[in-house]
Amino acid sequence: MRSSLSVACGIAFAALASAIPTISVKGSKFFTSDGNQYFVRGIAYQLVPEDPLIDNNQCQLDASLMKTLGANAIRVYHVDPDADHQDCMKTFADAGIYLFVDLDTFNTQIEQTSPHWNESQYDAFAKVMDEFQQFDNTAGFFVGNEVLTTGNGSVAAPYVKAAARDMKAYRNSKNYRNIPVGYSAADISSLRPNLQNYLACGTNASEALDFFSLNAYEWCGESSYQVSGYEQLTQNITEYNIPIFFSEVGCNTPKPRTFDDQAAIFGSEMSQYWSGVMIYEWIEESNNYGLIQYGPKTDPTATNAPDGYTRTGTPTPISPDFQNLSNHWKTLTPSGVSESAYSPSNSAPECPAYTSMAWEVSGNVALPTIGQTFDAQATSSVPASATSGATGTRASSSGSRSTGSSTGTGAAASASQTGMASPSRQIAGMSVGLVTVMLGFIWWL
Ligand SMILES: *[C@@H]1O[C@H](CO)[C@@H](O)[C@H](O)[C@H]1NC(C)=O
Ligand SMILES: *[C@@H]1O[C@H](CO)[C@@H](O)[C@H](O)[C@H]1NC(C)=O
Ligand SMILES: *[C@@H]1O[C@H](CO)[C@@H](O)[C@H](O)[C@H]1NC(C)=O
Ligand SMILES: *[C@@H]1O[C@H](CO)[C@@H](O)[C@H](O)[C@H]1NC(C)=O
Ligand SMILES: CC(=O)N[C@H]1CO[C@H](CO)[C@@H](O)[C@@H]1O
Repeated sequence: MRSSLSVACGIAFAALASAIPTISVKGSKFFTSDGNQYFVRGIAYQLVPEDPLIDNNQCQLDASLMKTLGANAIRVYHVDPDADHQDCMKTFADAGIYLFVDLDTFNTQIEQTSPHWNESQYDAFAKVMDEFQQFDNTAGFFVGNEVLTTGNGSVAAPYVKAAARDMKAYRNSKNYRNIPVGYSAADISSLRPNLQNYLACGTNASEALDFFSLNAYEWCGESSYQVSGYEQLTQNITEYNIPIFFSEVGCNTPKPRTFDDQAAIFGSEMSQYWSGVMIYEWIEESNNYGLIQYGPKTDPTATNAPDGYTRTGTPTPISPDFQNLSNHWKTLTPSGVSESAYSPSNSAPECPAYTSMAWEVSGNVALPTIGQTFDAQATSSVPASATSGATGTRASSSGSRSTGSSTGTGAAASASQTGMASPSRQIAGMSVGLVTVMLGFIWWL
């Protein structure tokens, strides 16, 4: 009896020791379930387009090196909810690594062109949530990545917010853990302050994002907090009421990458407001952002090496970039505040007012219901003096798709046809100009 009890205790202790604390949001910060503030030190990780979290041998090889690097999170843009993720998720948990995963994929993402949010998208998002909510190291869900890129494209913002509203309600209705639901934005200086305020604004927290994040490519080579633009980014969020972090950085010219921006992000000026950073990206591809490679560049016709970049095997650090990042992360460990000592004081920002071609959503307009498609005709017939409720985001309530919707489908198809190495587009601030990186996955066309 005694021995079986101690065996049972031993097993219980082992389970406790290996359990990773869960992540939740309080005010503008993330906390672990043991009460410490959580700062993201993450890596964009998408070795293969459909799902990099299936091959556990590969997950083990990568998780082990990420641990050496000092990473505590990955971001995965596309997953297959029908696949088995038990082993990979455990591998990453054992390495102390959390997952932020995008709920959308190539044919379900919310589009800026003819924006809509419908049942098929809802069901597909819910399926990804169903699969990943079971893992303690799932830290967050994105409802979209860089959906909006232009001022008049802001009409898509209510659809992003509606998706967040519905996914949060779905999460709660299923009694899932309060896994944070957020959005990953392109860094467009003319759009960003309005967008981030809009997605957090309003008096009803059930309709706002749990966190906001930004893909920023502003800090290039030798720079500083003031020169890079990070100071401006920070000035716009000092009163922000939900967590914000960088869901992608950073600039890769000039080479090598020094990652000196990490010192700013985790330094005193930013870490009181920001919750960390994800580095774009793990694997070296022709866009030259990689921290590691799986072998020398090879014949593009070789198996598993589309574009000449091998996508499996033992990761080898790219020098000196990998070491540079590692050196920074080793020394940058802000302690933040403990959950018990923190009382949030910021309230939700004002919903931005309608401004033609800059922010074409009227304040805290009612969000679209599921099945709505944005009706550009209805909106363009409304003068820009739209200050009253429904105008800026007028959407047809018919489930039928308006004329623009074939464009939306076309855009999604062409993104995969031209092949984007990163599902993400990188767009620096307007002052820096537009940079679109499109490469890659030729082999699955
Ligand atoms: C939802 O929109 C997608 C395109 O994004 C389309 O393929 C699908 O048929 C639509 N589903 C419904 C139920 O209308
Ligand atoms: C925004 O304006 C451009 C140029 O006028 C146009 O091509 C595009 O379709 C508009 N986008 C939306 C979402 O209305
Ligand atoms: C808040 O939003 C949710 C989701 O849209 C809705 O169900 C709820 O009734 C709203 N609460 C209030 C007080 O308006
Ligand atoms: C954002 O910050 C800049 C200063 O960096 C300021 O000029 C601008 O008004 C701010 N916008 C908002 C919406 O807070
Ligand atoms: C922070 C850091 O490690 N910086 C190094 C990045 O790599 C260059 C080239 O090897 C070094 O000169 C830096 O010291």
